[in-house]
Amino acid sequence: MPKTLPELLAAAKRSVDARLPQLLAEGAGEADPLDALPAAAREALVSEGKRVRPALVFLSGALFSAPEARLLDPACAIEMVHAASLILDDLPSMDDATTRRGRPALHVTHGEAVAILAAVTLLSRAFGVLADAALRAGAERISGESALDAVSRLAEACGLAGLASGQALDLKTPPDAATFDRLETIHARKTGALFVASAELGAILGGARQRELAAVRSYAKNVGLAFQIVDDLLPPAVEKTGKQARRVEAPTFVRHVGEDGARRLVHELTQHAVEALGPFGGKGEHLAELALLLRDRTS
Ligand code: GRG
Repeated sequence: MPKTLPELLAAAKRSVDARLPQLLAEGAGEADPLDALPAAAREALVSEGKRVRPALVFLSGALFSAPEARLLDPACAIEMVHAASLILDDLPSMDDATTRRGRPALHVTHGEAVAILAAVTLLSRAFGVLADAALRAGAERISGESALDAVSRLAEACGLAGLASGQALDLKTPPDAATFDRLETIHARKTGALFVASAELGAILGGARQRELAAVRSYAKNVGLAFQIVDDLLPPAVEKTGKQARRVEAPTFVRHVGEDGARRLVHELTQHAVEALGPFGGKGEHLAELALLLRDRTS
């Protein structure tokens, strides 16, 4: 019997949760009792998260019948980048959060220096893992050029067109002066870029053609934007969301258009995401369902 979306999501999470610590350990040097870094990086990586982005890699790859074995390590690479971004996001110089995923933030347990180094560790390991996976995929049905393209997409998503730039703009934008376009840019880079890279990786490793890739990208961009707005709408209670209130002075759509306006925007973006899946017909059903699930989430 075909699996339901909740079953697929649970299976993806199980595989990723089991594989993440293995991949980190494989990249480790000889253990040193003075070195707190391996434990810190592991702590941030394996702490309880939803694993939404890895699921996107799997579901996007499934559109093109990519074997799950080819998608697992790329999905873990994406989660490593995500974990690195959460560590940095929580630093006192950024969102200044003391808890994450219901536990003390990494800089609280290990100090700022180790937290920054753990983020660098996870980010660099992500590229090692993805490059190895792309090399293996390049030896299969996927062209070497496509395999390299996958690595390049993730790199671009991290830098000046993605997470780093989005975060820098987020920190510098006066919340009350944020225009709609500015907010869209911030969210598309800070959050959307990793959703887009996740979907792109799955599609590329499934052998998608350019037109199919563009459709997948449009889906993920809309879902990513909606995801950030929902995140900003969620109640900040630590017990519920596992994180502290976001920096009070953050520029958000909720602040710009109010709660109802933000909810309407989430619905519109989700609708665009589902429409982008049109070319895939019934094969896009799980991704469409995921967009609705993320739209309606309460944590
Ligand atoms: C690591 C390349 C790199 C750059 C860092 C700090 C920074 C630049 C970017 C911050 C990006 C960021 C944290 C955006 C917020 C995205 C967001 C809504 C996070 C919460 O994601 P969930 O709900 O969390 O998927 P879990 O805990 O479930 O994984």
